[in-house]
Amino acid sequence: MQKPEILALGKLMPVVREGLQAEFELRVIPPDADREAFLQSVAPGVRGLACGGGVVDGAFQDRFPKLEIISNFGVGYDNIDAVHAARLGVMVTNTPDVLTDEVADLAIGLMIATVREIPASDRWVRAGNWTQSPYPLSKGTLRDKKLGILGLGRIGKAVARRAEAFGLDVSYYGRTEQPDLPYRYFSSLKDIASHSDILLSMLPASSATHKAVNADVLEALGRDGTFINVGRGTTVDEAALIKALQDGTILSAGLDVFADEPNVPKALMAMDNVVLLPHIGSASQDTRNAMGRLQLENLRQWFEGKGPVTPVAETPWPAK
Ligand code: 8YV
Repeated sequence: MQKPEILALGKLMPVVREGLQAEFELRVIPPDADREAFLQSVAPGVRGLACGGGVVDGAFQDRFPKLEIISNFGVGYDNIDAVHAARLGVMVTNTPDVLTDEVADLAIGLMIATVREIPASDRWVRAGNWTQSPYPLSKGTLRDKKLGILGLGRIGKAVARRAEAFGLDVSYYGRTEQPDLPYRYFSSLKDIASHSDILLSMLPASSATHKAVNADVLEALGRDGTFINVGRGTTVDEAALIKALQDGTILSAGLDVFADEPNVPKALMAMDNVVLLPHIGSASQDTRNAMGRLQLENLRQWFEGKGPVTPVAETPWPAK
């Protein structure tokens, strides 16, 4: 029997590529080939997409008449039009859970690094300044502070549990209140910003969250406030954030995600009160391998007729 044809998009983890090569007909866009001509030649037979990046919008999906499943690497799937896929009857899967703790660890690490100025202190030592004078006392602290988490999904909850252990007073903002949780709920971004000393965003990218953290929200956070982002860069008005950091509207920021990755605005690079990371929330070898295994398993189980392991909300399984 002919093995199902899978098209690789973007860079796949070795564990995924090797698994797909062994069990499927894997189509990989040759780097020096005419991409369009290649896609046209494989489109009629492709039944699955394995995404390691790239945009899979409706028009792209429409090119594959036999498409059954799009398996994404990553819990966020804003790169895929899942509503369109649902309309086509195409399954979309992502890689939740296996990265939750890794991203939550990074979020807490970035928060502490920003508030206690760890990277700036490191630069101070390396520049030989310590022999002249001690590093200035940090303006921020976690002691007796309030943390507002934007987006209390799986990762947000893991961040909240850790933050509680650090003695932070946790509240959250989200689309809906989760009354079983012991944290205070805010339905307005401005209100949670006014209430919080540190605002930590886990918001996914969507039309509803686009530039949601804007000048008004930052002003509400206030001049002693810190903003941390480990969700998606497009959920922040980056120009407003830069201005707020420059003119002292807020104190500091720790950013793992940006609006136009991997391009980071030069203005942010020039600031000492900002900690910049290259989108490494889930980026340990162990966790990325676990994500890869789950991406592969979704394709494997789908084509064995067992259904997907981790379907996204737009394409529930069993289908409704
Ligand atoms: C990855 C992520 O960086 O899972 C996500 O949504 O943002 C990260 O874990 C990305 O998906 C793959 O590069």
